Amino acid sequence: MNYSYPDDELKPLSCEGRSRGRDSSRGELDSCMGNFSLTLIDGLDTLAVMGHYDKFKEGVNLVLKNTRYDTNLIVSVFEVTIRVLGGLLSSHVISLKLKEMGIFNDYNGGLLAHALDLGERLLVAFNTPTGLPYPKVNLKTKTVVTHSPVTCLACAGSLFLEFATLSHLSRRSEFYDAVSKTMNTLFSYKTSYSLVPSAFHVVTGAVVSYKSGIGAESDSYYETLFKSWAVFQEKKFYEQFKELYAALVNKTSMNGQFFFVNAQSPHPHPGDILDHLGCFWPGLQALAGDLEGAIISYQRYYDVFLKNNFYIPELFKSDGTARDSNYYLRPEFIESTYYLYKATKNVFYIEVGKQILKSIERCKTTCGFATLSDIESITKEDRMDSYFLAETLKYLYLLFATYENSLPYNVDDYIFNTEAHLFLVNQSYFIEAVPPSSFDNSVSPPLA
Ligand code: DMJ
Repeated sequence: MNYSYPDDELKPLSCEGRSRGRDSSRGELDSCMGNFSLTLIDGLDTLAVMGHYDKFKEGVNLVLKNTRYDTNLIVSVFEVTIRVLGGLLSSHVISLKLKEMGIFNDYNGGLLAHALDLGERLLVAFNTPTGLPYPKVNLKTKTVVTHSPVTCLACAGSLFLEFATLSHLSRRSEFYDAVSKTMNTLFSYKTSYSLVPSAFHVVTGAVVSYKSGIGAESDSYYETLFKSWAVFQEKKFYEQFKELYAALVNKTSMNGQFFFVNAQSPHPHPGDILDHLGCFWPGLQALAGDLEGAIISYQRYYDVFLKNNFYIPELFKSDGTARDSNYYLRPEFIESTYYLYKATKNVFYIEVGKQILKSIERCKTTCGFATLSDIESITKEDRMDSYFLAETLKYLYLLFATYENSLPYNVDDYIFNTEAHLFLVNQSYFIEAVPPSSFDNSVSPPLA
């Protein structure tokens, strides 16, 4: 807030903000940024989880006062949904809860109006013959980028919690209808091995990649299936998850490691490259009840962590040798550590948490935390993704808070989306939600 607000990200070496249009383009990496104070919105509910209610309220009020979603920028539907829409909805529900507790009395439901405004801008992406959303939209013109018609499994399959919740809260069915169709289409792609390919043409429906596995491009689809069942109790999601989970275990894993295979002829190749993103998997295994499998696969990631100076590299071989030595301050290994501790209460995971904490402290700068371009030499880069506050620090905090039983907030009533935003398990709470206040787009932006 001191160095970068209202920009989307903090540059932790320069100690200034990063914003699209002003900073030089980093290509795809910038597609989560829409000049909507991304890091503030993504990090807001972390403040509430940690019990910093005054800071949380201050942040909510700043968003309500200053943030707009109609900038003339092309953004990623996936990134903006999980980070911004998810962040707004989560903070809205938390604000209602705090209002109920007499802590946030003047909250009038404004974040839901923001979520609706953003949701309407993203909704245009789903207008395809397949129901699979275009990966990119222009927020101002509400148009899709037609020359980018290929989406990935995670990109299309991780939007359900946010859009379905938006429908529940606003009592407008179009958001739910759109994501529901998307989920049906995606599941229909499963091959005779019950494996789902990872890239599709949103107009023709053609499969663009048969690569299948738990890592990049696919990861959060499986997470969303399970969590959508947990939040909305739609039994079909649980059945689908069970079937796909069994296939992933049987067809893509060897000795506790999960590989990428061809969905039409699956043979795991231990020589293949694995990714940091896949580290979320043991946590999901534990959450879904396969504790034995979770402990084994966690151990394999822990071996990689030990071999690489107490970091999980961005890419690595199955023997743990780094193939891409960046550490982008990602949360996945910590997320799994949290779930494994919660499920086992084994202090081993707390000890790992302490090692992770030390590694993260090595990324510290005078105004933030920096990604590493090399985990051996600890070479810092001027980059701090918004998920560092939304996820990495939240899971790290929760790990130790759960251990000490000192949580100010009952997180067990919630399921975390893939960006660690909170979604209430019992959706009946939403029926009584405050209706959205009006959101006037004709007013010029206060920060313009
Ligand atoms: C986050 O934005 C989410 O966890 C997403 O599902 C994957 N990538 C980043 C963190 O690594």
